[in-house]
Amino acid sequence: MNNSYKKAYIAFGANLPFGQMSPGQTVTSALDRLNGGPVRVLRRSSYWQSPAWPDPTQPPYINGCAALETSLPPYALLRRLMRVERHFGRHRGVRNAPRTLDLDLILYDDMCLHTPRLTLPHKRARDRAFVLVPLYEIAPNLRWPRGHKPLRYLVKALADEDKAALYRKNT
Ligand code: PH2
Ligand code: MG
Ligand code: MG
Repeated sequence: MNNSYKKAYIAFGANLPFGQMSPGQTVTSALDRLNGGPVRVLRRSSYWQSPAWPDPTQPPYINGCAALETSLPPYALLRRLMRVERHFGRHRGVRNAPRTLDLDLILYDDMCLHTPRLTLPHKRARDRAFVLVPLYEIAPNLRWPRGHKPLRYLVKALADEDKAALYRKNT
């Protein structure tokens, strides 16, 4: 790894089948597709099932996180994530609508950024059990860029019922 490579963390989610593929199969294929060239997928969390937020009558999500190393700057990485989403049938429409694939950039190195296209760290990640629990699984010593709070404190601060609603899938 040379110095132009940065560490990044993404969260993935899916709650609709894509053709014949289950959400879990879509996520696996998407991470395989993302891996290559300027992006290396270093670690993948387990797949966690979680109730759809904010509308639990939607199909449950398969959620998780992956650690990447990349030579792409953040906007180029974001474009690549969106390209993979589109490949797996993702259409942008209503906010929080069910989706075949969602790839969110959660952390990029220690970067803090607030623009219309990209906010780092991801705006809502630190309140979401379905992001922080899988992230903690693959990066237990991580600290949040702003304030450098240990990730384990953020996990502890999550509502117990949100953590209890997560099920680790055997895939
Ligand atoms: N993503 C959303 C909206 N709601 N709920 C769960 N459980 N998991 C998600 O990944 C998720 C969600 C929008 O990105
Ligand atoms: Mg997204
Ligand atoms: Mg999302």
